[in-house]
Amino acid sequence: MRSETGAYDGVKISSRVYNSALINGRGRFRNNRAPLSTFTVPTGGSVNFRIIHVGPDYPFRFSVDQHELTVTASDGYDMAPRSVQSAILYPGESYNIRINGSADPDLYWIRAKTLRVGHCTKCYPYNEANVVPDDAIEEVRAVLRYQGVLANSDPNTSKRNCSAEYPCYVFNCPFAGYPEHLNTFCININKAEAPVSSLEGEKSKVTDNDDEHSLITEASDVTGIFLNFNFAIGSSVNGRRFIGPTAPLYQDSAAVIVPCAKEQCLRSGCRCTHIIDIPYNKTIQLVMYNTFAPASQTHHSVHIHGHAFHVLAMGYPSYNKTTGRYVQPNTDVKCKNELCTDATWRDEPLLLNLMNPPLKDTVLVPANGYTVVRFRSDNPGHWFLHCHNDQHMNEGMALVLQEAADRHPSPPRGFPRCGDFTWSSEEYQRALEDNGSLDIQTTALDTKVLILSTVVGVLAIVIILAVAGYCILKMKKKDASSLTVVAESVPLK
Ligand SMILES: [Cu+2]
Repeated sequence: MRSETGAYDGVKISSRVYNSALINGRGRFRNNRAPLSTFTVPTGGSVNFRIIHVGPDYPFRFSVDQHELTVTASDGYDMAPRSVQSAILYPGESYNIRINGSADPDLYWIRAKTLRVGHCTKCYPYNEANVVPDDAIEEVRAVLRYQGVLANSDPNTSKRNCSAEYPCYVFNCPFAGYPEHLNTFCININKAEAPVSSLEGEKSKVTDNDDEHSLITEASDVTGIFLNFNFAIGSSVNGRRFIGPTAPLYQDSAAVIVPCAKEQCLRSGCRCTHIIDIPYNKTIQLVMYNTFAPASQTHHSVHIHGHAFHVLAMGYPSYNKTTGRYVQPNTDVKCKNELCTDATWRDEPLLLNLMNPPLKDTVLVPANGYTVVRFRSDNPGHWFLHCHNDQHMNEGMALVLQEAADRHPSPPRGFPRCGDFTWSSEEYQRALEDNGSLDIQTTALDTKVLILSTVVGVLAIVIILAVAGYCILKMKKKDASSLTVVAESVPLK
C-alpha cells in the first residue's frame, strides 16, 4: 500500500499519503514551477534559521547542500553548539540553526526530506518488517542565495557525499543509527548538551527562590511516573484514550469529565478523561516508553504544556548495523501486565545525564525505546501532555497533568464560563450588523457596578489632578535650585 512507508529502521513513518509540503508557505507539487522561499546569506557571513515543524505528521530531515549546520538551540532553549550535516524535526519540534556563508557564492538547495526509504511489503512486527526501496521522493525545497547572486533560476547543487573520511552527522534521529555503508551517524537528543551558561542560570534561579532542591543534581524528592505510548489499544497513554472535558478544568463545577476506571483501563483499555495528579514543588520524572507493542508502533513526538523539561536519557532498540533495521526492543523498561500499560525499570539505577541535560518542550519517544525527562512542578495548573502527531492526539494519545491541585488560583471574578454566552444567534447576528453598538440588556447588578465605577473614576481623576499640581509646583522650585547651582559654578572655570 502506497501509504505504508518505512524508514531505515523498518518503522512506519505515517499512515497518511504524502502529497507535498511547504516551507514558509511555498513548495512544489509534482515538479511544477511554483516559486520557492529564498533566504539570503552574506558571503563570509552567516544566517540564523529558526525552524519549526508546524505540520501534523511526517518527520523532516533539514539540510542545505554543501553546507554544514550548527545547531544552537531547540524549542527556544540554548544547546551547546553541534556541527551536523542535517537535523531531523518531528511535529512540534523547533531548532535554531546557523549556516555560514563559506561556500562559493551561488544558489544552493535547502531540503526538508521525510525519512522514507521505501514502501513496506510488511510493516510489522518490526523484526519481520520489509521495506523495499523505491524512487518516490518526499522532499520540499527552498533556496539559499548568496548576497549578490541573482535568483533567476533553480540551484544546480547536490548534497555532499558522506564518506569514511568525511562522515555525515544527523541531529535528532529517531533511531540509533544508519546503515554502516552510508557513513552517516546519529546524534540523538540524549547526546545533546545544555550550554554551561544555561545550567548556571538554572541553578541561580533555584537559589533565588530559596529552594534547596536542584532540578538536576538532587534526586531525593523525585516523583516518578511511567507513561506508555506503545499503541496498546491504539492511540492512548497507559491504556487510556483521552476524552476532553466539556469545559476548562479550572471551572471544576462546570467541567464534565469521564472518570478512568484504573484497573479496567490498565487491563483492557478504556476511553476517559485521563488526569494525573502531581504534587507541588517536586522533581517530576516522566519515563515515556514505547516498547512491547502489541501491533503497530511508531515514533512519537511528545509535547508538554506549562513546562520545559530536561532530557536525561533515551533508550533505543538494537539494530542491524548493515541494514539499519530494528532487531530487538530495548529491555530497560519491564512491563507489569500483558498490554504493558503499566511498567517499571528492569534494573535500577538507570544511567541518567544529571550534569548537562538539554532543555526541550517536545521530545521524541522512539519506537521500541523510551525517553526520560524531568521538570520541577512549580507551575500549578492543568497542563496538556500529548503526542504532537495530530492524528495520534485526536485519537486519544494525550492526558492532563493536574499540577498542585490545591494551589490553582481562582479565575478572576466575572470571568466568562462555558454556558455564560446567553445571546440567541439572532441577537448575536444583530449585534454584528450594528457594527459594534451591541444591544446588551443591562442587569440591575451591571447598573450598580457602572455607577460605582463612575464615582470611583471621578474621584481618581480629582486626586490625580491634585497630586499632579503639587508635583509641578515642587518641580518648578527644584528647577530653580538647579539653575542656582550652575550659576555658582561659573566663576570656578
Ligand atoms: Cu504519536
